[in-house]
Amino acid sequence: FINVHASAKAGSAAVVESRESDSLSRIKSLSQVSGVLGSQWGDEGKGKLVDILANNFDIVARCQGGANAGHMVYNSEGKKFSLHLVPSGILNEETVCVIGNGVVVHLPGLFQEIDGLESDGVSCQGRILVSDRAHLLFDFHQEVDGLREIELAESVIGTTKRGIGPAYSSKVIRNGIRVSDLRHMDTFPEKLDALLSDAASRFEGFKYSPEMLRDQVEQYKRFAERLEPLITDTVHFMNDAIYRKKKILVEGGQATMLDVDFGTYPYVTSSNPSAGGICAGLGIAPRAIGDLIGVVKAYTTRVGSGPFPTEHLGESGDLLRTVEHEFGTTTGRPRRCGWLDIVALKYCCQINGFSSLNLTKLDVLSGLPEIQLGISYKQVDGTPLQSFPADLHVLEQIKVDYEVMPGWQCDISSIREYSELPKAAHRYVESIEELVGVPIHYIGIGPGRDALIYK
Ligand code: 2SA
Ligand code: MG
Repeated sequence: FINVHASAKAGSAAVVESRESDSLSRIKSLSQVSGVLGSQWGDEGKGKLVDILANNFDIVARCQGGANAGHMVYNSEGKKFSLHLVPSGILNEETVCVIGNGVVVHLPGLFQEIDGLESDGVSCQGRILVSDRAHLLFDFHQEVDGLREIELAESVIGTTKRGIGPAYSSKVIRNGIRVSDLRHMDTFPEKLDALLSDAASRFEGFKYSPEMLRDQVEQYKRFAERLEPLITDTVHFMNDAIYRKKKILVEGGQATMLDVDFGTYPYVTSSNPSAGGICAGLGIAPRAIGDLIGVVKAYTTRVGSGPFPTEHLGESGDLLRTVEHEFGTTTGRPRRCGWLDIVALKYCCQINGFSSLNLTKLDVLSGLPEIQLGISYKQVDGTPLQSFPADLHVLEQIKVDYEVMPGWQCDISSIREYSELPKAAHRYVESIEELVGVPIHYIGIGPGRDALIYK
């Protein structure tokens, strides 16, 4: 009996070990420069994958967006961290985190986040680099974000009010202030005055006074000093790291369906969360980029307004929202819920050329009697659509054809082997792979770091 018991124990240890070596070899085989990008409307669970992969990368970099991102990650003790500007690699002590030129940086927020991490025992010293080319996002950008939303009334975009659109507007209209400008505090007041006066002349509700400018300048003098050791020519840093064979992981914020070019414009964010944003937002060449992993939730959620073809307002939508606490990490807003949209996912796979997918939150579907997959679109007159349409009028009226599949009634959150998932879950996962033509290499079945199946 003792022998049998011992060998069974040794056997299960061997299974765990082989599982670990399988997953490690999968992660190790990722290209020198890899990326994790959202392939729906955000909140797919990108932060968790980045955090898991970060162990095997020297550098984790953000290339776009700002504090509109809300990446929730858990450390090995299960403590929850909500990250907005700091890349999710920060929990891995060896990883250097880069905030690239394409990011819009709100310094009060960044310092607050760093202080929070430090007080929770995460050492950030020397591990966060901020691009000298990144644009600064000021408090007034946030205020303007709110004022614009009020103006839009019925057609409100539902932004995170983190100032993202206004900050990118300053950048593109060419009166923005960059991180490197903090090294020239003599001309800083003039530049900030131009921005604030502009906002005051545009928005009646925007109160601006000389005292306000003075306070802001004083504050930014202190910020400039504190930021100095973090300011880096990240274009040089990244390219040098590539030359020195360092492994780099790019962490996408938001997602392709919120991309200012490819998303459901104007209900989008103001950056390019798709693959192209990596080159523009970090200054690295397209041919340096290898594997891109698309993160896709087993169903769909969206915060903010705009078209959502597979939105499900009925009982299942409510169920997913309450069971899974589908509320925004940044703003706490309830997320709209619906079925997985294969047409949108295929479109994302085309734009980004994903080498593999991470299907997340599959466990959330457990217990549903049936699961639907949105597989094709047709117009009101019945004409099938070949691709994801640009025209909002078309999008708002399309009919989605669904494939209905049986659900599974058991809890799958403690399963770690793909083969042990119920048949219905296999069918669901494999249907997605077949329909989009990209393999699913990672399946999330819970929030923890270990709740991941390597397929
Ligand atoms: P913005 O603030 O200008 O970028 O908003 C424009 C649109 O982009 C959407 N957006 C997001 N959607 C999902 N998740 C995001 N991040 C936070 C999170 C959201 C939150 O991860 O939880 O906490 O509410 C994110 N950021 C921007 C936004 O809803 C608008 O539709
Ligand atoms: Mg999020």
